[in-house]
Amino acid sequence: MAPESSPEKEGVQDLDAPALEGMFTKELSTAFAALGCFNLAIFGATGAGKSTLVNAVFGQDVADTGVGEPVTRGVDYHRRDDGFLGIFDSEGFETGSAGDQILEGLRNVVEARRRSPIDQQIHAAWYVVRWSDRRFEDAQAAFVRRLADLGLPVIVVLTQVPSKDGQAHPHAVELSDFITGLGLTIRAGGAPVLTNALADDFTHAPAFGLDRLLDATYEVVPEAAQAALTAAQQLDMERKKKAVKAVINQAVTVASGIGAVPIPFTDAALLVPNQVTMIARISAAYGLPPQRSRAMAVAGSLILTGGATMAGRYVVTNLLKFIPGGAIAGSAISATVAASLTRAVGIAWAKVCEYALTLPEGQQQAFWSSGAVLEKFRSALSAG
Ligand SMILES: Nc1nc2c(ncn2[C@@H]2O[C@H](COP(=O)(O)OP(=O)(O)OP(=O)(O)O)[C@@H](O)[C@H]2O)c(=O)[nH]1
Ligand SMILES: [Mg+2]
Repeated sequence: MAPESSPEKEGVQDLDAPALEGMFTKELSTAFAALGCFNLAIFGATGAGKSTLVNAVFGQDVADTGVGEPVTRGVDYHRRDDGFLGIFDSEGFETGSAGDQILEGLRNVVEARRRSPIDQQIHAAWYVVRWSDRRFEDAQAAFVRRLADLGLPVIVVLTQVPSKDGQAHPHAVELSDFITGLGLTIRAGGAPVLTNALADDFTHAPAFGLDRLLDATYEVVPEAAQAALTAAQQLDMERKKKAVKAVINQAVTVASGIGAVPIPFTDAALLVPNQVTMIARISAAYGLPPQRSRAMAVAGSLILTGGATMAGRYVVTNLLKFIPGGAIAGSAISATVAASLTRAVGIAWAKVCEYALTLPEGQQQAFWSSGAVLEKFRSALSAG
C-alpha cells in the first residue's frame, strides 16, 4: 500500500503538539484497521490442550476469557480485545452426533462468509489430538475429512509430545505416521505437527514444535490475513521485526523523495507526516493494542515536535561527519539525510515498541503514559 501522506507545505509548518496528536490518532486508527483480523478455528477433545496451545502461540486464549458470540450450535467466536485475533472454538465438543451438528453449522458459516471481507473468514483450522491418547479414531478421521471438504485448511496438531534432543517421542511419531498414512487432506505436508506447548520440569519435556506449527499456519493463511497473524502471534519476534523493517524501508523511500528537493533544516517538519504514518504502522505491525492509541499518540507527538529538533539535530550532526560536503547538509536536508533521519526515528520507535512488549500487561499502559517513552526513544536514538 502506498503511503498517502505526501506532505504539503501548508498545514505542516505550524504543527504543534495537539495537531500532531490528531494526526497520530488518525494514522494509528488507519494502521490498526488495515491489519484486519486473523481467524483460527480450533477443534479437539476436552483436555487435548487447545487453550494451552493458543496461549503459547498468541500469549492468551481469548476463548478462556469472557463470553463468546455463538456463531452456530456448538461453536463460539471470540475476538481478542485488540481485534487482530479471532478464535472459532468448539467448546465441549466430542466426535459423534455433536460433531455432525458442528459440521452442519460450520458449513453454513463458511458458505455465508465466502463473500464476506477477508477478516471475517476462517483462515486456518487446527485439529488438536493429545498424543498420549495414542489413538486416532475413525470418527476423528471422518471429522477432519469433512472439515477439509468445507474448504478449510486443516492442520492436525499432536499435543503434549515429549522430546529429547529435538527428537519427538517414538510413540508420538508412530501415531503421527499412522495419521499421515490415512491420506487425509491435511496441510503441513499431509502430516501432523508434533508439539509440546508447555515445558514440563517434572518429565524434562521441553517446549517443542511450536515454531513449526506457526510456520505451517502461515503457509495456509491468505496473504491478506498474514499481517494480522504477525501482529497477533507472540511466539516469533523475528517475524514482527521483519514486518517492521519493511514499514521503515517504505517510509525511508518516501523520505528520500521528499529530501531530494533539499529542505532547509528549519523545515525538517516537512518530513514529519511521513514519520507519523511510519510510527503508526510500526506500532500496528508489532501488534500493540489499539486501546493504547491515545497514549501512543501523545508520546509520538512529543517525540516528533521535539523530533524535528531533537531527533533531527542529532542525526544531522552525526551524519555531517560522514557525508562528503557535509557543510551543505547543515543548511539543507538532502535526500540522504532525510532518509537517515527517518530510518533513525523508525528504528528508535521500533525499539520503544519492543521494550513495551517485554513489559507485563499491567505495566504497559503506565509505560506509554509516562516520560519513560521519551527516555527510551532518546537512548535508542543515540545508541543508533
Ligand atoms: N506439559 C504440558 N501440559 C499441557 C500441554 N497442553 C496442555 N497441557 C495440560 O493439559 C491440561 C488441559 O489443557 P487445556 O489446554 O486446558 O485443554 P483444552 O483442550 O483447552 O480443554 P477444554 O478447554 O476443556 O476443551 C492442562 O492441565 C494443561 O496444563 C502441553 O503441551 N504440555
Ligand atoms: Mg480450553
